[in-house]
Amino acid sequence: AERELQGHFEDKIARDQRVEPRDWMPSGYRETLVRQIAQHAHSEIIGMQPEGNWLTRAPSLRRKAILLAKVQDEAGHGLYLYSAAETLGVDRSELTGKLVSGRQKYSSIFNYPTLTFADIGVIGWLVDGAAIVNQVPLCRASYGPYARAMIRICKEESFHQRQGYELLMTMMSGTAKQRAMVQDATDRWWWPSLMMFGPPDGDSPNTRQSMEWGIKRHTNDELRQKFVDMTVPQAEALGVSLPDSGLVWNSERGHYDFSEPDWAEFRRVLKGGGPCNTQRVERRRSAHEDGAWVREAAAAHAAKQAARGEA
Ligand code: FAQ
Repeated sequence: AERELQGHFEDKIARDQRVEPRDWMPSGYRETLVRQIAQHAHSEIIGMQPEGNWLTRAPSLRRKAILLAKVQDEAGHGLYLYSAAETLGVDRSELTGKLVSGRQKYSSIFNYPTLTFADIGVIGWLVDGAAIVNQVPLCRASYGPYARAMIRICKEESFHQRQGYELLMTMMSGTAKQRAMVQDATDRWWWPSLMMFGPPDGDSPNTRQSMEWGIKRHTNDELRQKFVDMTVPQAEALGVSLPDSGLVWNSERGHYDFSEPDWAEFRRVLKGGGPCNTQRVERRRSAHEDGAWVREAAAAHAAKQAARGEA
């Protein structure tokens, strides 16, 4: 019977149909999805911190309202993604426990500090830009609940990206000091943004199997290249330079050549050694502990409602 189910699953993948929560799936497929979706959800939630850092210091009420809405959207993305993970038989409290104890990852990008308000614009432009390139193909992922969650998330991320670009355009038409802030933020976020796509294909243990399962649709290097090609003209329009002397158009390939990111730095950040890893996880842990009374109250309320329903 197991073999029959396996055949049915493989057939579904081959025909590019969606796998749904109640369908039989190989345990490796389930585990890969839980790993990737949880990491993605954690990234959205931890990703609120670097931007949250500027909420009280936004330069105008308009910028504050925009930033508040963006950070709130990220909370929403985290919640849909935890819900998608829950359809695979795990629960959010278990996943949060793994995040705060360092047993599950979140994106390396959120371990870098936001030093000036220009960082808010550059996060929208580069970090949301990279997130979109990575996530649009995930709207076609073979697992239904994940693919469907990605559709709305991608729409909101596009909005976030434009918000960042517009902010930077405004700063670039300001003073020399403002333009220098944008350049400095671009220099600091460029390489970490390239690292968001994951290790080079040769060092990516999960890509091949995830592509066979129709979870990933492109390799890490393919998406990184796509991001570079898309971003260079945007940098030109903005009037900033990208901090890579190896970045040149290759007419033979029809793509930009670019230098290797510092993969030793990437591995260090993944192991907890980035500039903000300790602070990010500590903050998440204390927020979770401070919220315990809310969860208890909600559970007590739900139990009371259920008891009333029975009576
Ligand atoms: N950071 O074999 P692969 C956002 C890990 S966007 C940390 O290539 P895979 C929006 C990887 O997990 C950011 N860890 O792995 C936002 C694996 O470790 P494991 C979130 C990384 O899964 C914007 C190991 O390295 N987006 O939040 C990273 O096939 C602005 C080997 O790598 C997603 O999560 C990294 N950069 O490919 C919010 C997208 N790269 O688990 C706020 C969904 C790799 O075996 C503000 N995820 N690792 O211990 C994916 O597409 C994939 O999981 C990849 C990695 C492409 C990230």
